[in-house]
Amino acid sequence: MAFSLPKNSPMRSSSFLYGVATASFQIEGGVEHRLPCIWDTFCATAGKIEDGSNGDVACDHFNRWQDDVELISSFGVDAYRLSISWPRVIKQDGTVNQQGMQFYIDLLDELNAKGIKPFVTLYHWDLPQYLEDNGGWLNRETAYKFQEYTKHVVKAFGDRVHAYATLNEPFCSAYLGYEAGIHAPGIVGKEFGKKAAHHLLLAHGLAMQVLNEFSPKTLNGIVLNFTPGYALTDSAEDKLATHKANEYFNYWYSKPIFDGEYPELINELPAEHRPEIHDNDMEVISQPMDFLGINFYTRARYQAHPTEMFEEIIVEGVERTDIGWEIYPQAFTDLLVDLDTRYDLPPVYITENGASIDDEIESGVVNDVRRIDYYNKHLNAVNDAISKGVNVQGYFAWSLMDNFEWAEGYLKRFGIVYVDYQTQVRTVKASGLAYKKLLSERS
Ligand code: IFM
Repeated sequence: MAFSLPKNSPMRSSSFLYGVATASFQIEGGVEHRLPCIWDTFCATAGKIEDGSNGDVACDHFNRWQDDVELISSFGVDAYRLSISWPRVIKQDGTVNQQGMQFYIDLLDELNAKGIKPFVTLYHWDLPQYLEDNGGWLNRETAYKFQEYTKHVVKAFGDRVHAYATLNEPFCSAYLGYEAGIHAPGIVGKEFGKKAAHHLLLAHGLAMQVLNEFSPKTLNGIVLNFTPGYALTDSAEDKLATHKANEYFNYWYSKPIFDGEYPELINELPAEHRPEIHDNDMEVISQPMDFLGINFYTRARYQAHPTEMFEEIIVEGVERTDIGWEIYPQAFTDLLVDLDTRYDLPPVYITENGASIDDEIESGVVNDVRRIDYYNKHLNAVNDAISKGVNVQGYFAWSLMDNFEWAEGYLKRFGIVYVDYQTQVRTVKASGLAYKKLLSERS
């Protein structure tokens, strides 16, 4: 099975960038060579991870990175999106852990030697535990610690990086980590989520200052995830509730960055749920960026609720991936067009898109036809957005290989490469072969 894009699609040109993506905690292991992070602590807390697992070994990428770079290269990708483990490169006293930094320098050198552009994410959720012990993202000081960390990384990496993203999916860090409590550090309460979000956004802005000063030649930006909300019915009540849900979950992160203000919904939040915004914070947050990374997987449905601002409804009878997320590619096109209409967007890269499928390996073959179908539909959804005028310049498949899927542990597989966690053998899935074919056939 192959992917099929229209003949004249710019996504069939070699100037459209393709890559694969991973994140430090999800693949590295090598836990003994770094400080603990909030996910180590969360994993060690009974009942938090579906299969009781942790990131101590994960895909053992820390030891197998050279083979993994070969694997990445075998797809013919233009770029590799990776994240840096903050607790691997910075010691508790704030100075650099040279050995940890060298791990990434060697990796970046190898990628560059193979002509693969490194897209580096500075924060993909693995906050050093000692910072969480001091309040984590609820403490404004953490944003300044992130700025210092960014400066160390940028100075150490020199000209090895093609693009820097400050944060990956601040919604997940803030809402899932400090409001719903289903991600590390597992804090629950509506009074916390938006405070954490503000400090994360501030951290983004402070890091952008550093990137623009010390790394002006790289593409510097952020990666945001969106799960667009659609009203369950056409009623005015459901539409209003959905608008509020979109402001709460999606635009909460994009509007401050592009418009320098929070969505209007902030005025409806009780005072104790609102963030503390200092003078000049919104200017720091809304600096110009070279690119916006967009992660998309699914949509959500909402209806009005008698006492809450909105209510999410899980609709029966729709097609879903193995993780339970509805497959609805039209939302991807709609989202890209919507963001392009709302904001003066810089070039867009799709920094994550992919599907969790219940893969089976038989005689060394993983015939993941459902994932191929998902990719095919979503690549075409991106193509539709491009034909509507959205400036999308690249696409990264999530993920290079199966890995630690956060609260789901190793039970959910998102890779285009299958990982046998007993042997660490990697097997390219049929979707990986289809991806490779698409890339090789570009003109
Ligand atoms: O695995 C995650 C990734 O770390 C962030 N974006 C969503 C993916 C799938 O849940």
